[in-house]
Amino acid sequence: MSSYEILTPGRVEQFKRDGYLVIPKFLSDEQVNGLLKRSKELLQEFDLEDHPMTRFTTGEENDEKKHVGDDYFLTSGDKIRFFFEVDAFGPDGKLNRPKGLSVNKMGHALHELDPAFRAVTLQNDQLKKIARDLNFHKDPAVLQSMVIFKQPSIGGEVSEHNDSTFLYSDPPSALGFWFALEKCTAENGALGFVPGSHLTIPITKRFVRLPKGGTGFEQLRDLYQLPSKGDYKLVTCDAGDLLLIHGSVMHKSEKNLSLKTRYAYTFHMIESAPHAKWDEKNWLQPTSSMPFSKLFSASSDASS
Ligand SMILES: O=C(O)CCC(=O)C(=O)O
Repeated sequence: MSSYEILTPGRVEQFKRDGYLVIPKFLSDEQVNGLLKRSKELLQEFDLEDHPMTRFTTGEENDEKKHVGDDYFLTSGDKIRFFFEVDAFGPDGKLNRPKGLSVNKMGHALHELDPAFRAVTLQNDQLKKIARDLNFHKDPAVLQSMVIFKQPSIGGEVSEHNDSTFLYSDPPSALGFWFALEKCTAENGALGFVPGSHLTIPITKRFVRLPKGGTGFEQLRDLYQLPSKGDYKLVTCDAGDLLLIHGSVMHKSEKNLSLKTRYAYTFHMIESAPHAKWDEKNWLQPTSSMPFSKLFSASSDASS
């Protein structure tokens, strides 16, 4: 399939209207299987010995279950690190299942550090063509990537949010690329979206590093009327499908109570300076050894 056929003008209009777009079968079976294989290998290879057992939590600052914000998380931008499901621990504080079934997500530099993920992200002509045709950014930079595992029975809910809250630039410019590596259904935690909410609901807060350490939220403007449950539209999809996610669209996924995993690979882009400003309050910071990856200058192909 040529990418011209992938992102027709009609699909671009649909994305602008809804704030998300499904592109069926964007990845080939071979690419999907390659990413699944690498994900499983990385899960097997990581060492529990010196792991701080960081759990991935997404609560607010004053919740009992605050958002993850320890050093292991805050310095993961240029590494591949592993964050556990809250329910993977027994009362004794030890894992209650094999580690490969205990990890919520791994991230955040798969796109730079792992050849299989790099090939799909930074060295992918079709993806570059989509970014050009969508014309969302003048100079897109990939800044984070992860595999979300949604483990059987315990795969955590991702509560309603928009991505520019967590990847805040001025002006907001986040764009998510989310690839289903397995079938996503109502049972195993498919994503739900509020169509058009990117046009009506502003970014009201941003996720920041707190001066006293850890992470929290900075309020940017008054709270806004949040959508009701019935406003969400479930988007089921097949392995290989790509979902484009506008940084302002409200979305979520439910807990995976089924016996099946729901592996997904996702990465995000933002607009580069001087078109948008990324500041030091953000949890994710580029490092001298790994600045954010410019999509169009990534060494990959002659056509970019
Ligand atoms: O994969 C999921 O369940 C949630 C993903 C998500 O919300 C995101 O990538 O912004």
